[in-house]
Amino acid sequence: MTGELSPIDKAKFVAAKRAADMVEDGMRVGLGTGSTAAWLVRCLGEMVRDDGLKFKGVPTSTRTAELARDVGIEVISLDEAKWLDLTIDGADEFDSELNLIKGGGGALLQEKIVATASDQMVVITDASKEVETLGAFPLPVEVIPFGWQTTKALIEETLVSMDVLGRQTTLRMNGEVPYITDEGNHIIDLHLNRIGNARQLAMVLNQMPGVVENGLFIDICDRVVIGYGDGRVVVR
Ligand code: ABF
Repeated sequence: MTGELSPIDKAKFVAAKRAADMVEDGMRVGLGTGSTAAWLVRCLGEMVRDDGLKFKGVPTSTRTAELARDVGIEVISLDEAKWLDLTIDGADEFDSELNLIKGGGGALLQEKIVATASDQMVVITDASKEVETLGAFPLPVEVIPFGWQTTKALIEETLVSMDVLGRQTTLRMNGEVPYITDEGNHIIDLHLNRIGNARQLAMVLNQMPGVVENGLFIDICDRVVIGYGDGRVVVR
């Protein structure tokens, strides 16, 4: 499954592999999105096939659902599962309190719903995603297409009064056209550099009409599994 991996892929793979071992028979498991989560899904597929692992997976995107089915994982919807034992997902940034920025992959809405409906949320990552203060990675905000320019202007106006360094916002594009999420929404990326009060910003953003969800995951993640290019894994 792995062949010759670059150090970054090796780091993602070993983190995913370690987290895959947390999945036990009978569990309902949220399956994240992104390249690290894709390693997880492949590892779990192998465990289903070779070790007879029996669990049900709730994917956080159409991409992950497709991959999970391809590798032989039994896929169910969140409403079928109702509640999950564990969710394992990637992240774009994490800090020492295990608060996260997610959504670089465009699946933040389902990811947050699934993670919040889980007894435990575990992030799998390489070491480069660790930051002292969140915000160097652009913060994704999912907005409905209706009036998105007005919503964008409202976000910019609000940022002026917040403890952030940058205030530039950009509509995420897919080539020449706006990026469309699995729910048919757009994403506005906030280039903030440093988010002083992530908890407050997350609440303020979600109160704006037009905003569906933001990529700040505060008090949601329980553990981070960090992989390194030399094969080491650290769990926090
Ligand atoms: C998802 O995939 C996202 O929330 C995050 O944006 C991204 C991380 O991607 P990768 O694992 O490819 O770095 O987990």
